[in-house]
Amino acid sequence: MRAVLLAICMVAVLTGTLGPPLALAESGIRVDGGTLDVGGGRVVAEKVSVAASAKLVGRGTVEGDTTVAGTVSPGELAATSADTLSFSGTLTFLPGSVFNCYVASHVLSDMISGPMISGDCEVRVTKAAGAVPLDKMIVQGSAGSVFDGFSVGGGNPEDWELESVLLNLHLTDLVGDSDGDGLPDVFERDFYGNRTSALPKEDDDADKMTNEEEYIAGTNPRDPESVFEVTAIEVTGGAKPEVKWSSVAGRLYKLERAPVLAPAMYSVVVSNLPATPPENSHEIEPGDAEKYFYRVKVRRQ
Ligand SMILES: [Ca+2]
Ligand SMILES: [Ca+2]
Ligand SMILES: [Ca+2]
Repeated sequence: MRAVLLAICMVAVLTGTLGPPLALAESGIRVDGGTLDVGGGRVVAEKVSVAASAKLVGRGTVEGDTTVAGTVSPGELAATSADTLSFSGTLTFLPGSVFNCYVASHVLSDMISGPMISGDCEVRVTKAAGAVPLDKMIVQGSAGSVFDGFSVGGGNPEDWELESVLLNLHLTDLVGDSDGDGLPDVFERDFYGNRTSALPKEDDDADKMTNEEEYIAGTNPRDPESVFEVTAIEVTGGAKPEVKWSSVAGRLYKLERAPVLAPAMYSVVVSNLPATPPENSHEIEPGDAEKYFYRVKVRRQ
């Protein structure tokens, strides 16, 4: 058969609603713009390419090696807004490409599956109110799949974690809070075994930090040895005093001091210090007072 390069510049819709699933059988399909809706059917070609300004949407299967410079958005046209798009050949995301991943519930989200998925891809996550995915598989790969070039983009990327688990890519909501108690589902799940059982004002390990304070500091609410504390104040060789404290990734610290032990007397020495786990240290310019009391505050980054 003569090789045919089909350029789809507008909307091409394949749906299963008017009969059996349709199939485009060509040696090459190039989506130059607009939206190609797989629509529950199959797209069959030796090679499929989706240009930077084009979208590939819908549930179904793309049979052929696929290259995406644009956007893959499985559930964009679905009533539930979450669907799975499968690829039977290689799927390569080029720099600038996007996977729109809508999370409809704790367990339902847009998904991509295929045997060899790789490249550079920005995963743009949106979700329904109340949906809190924890370790939700959003890309199902297999041998040959590599997700090093996948990262969360869009609004608030710091709220999400992408993790390559075996040959799949998992998504976790780091801030979603089903019971609205200030402790994210992932924190309660990790330390208490389910999404909602931790009580923020309790101090379950009796280390003088409430469970909520342990969440903010990044310490373990079930381990009394895991606490946020100043570990040392040192003056070595007549040099500047050095304050040290325990630190956890993803936190920012503020160091304050006061000449007398009174809350109103503290002033800021330095703020927005990034964490250098497991310990931070900071040298301080000597002041005029005879002595100083030091304290450190922490917040999530
Ligand atoms: Ca909670
Ligand atoms: Ca505690
Ligand atoms: Ca603790």
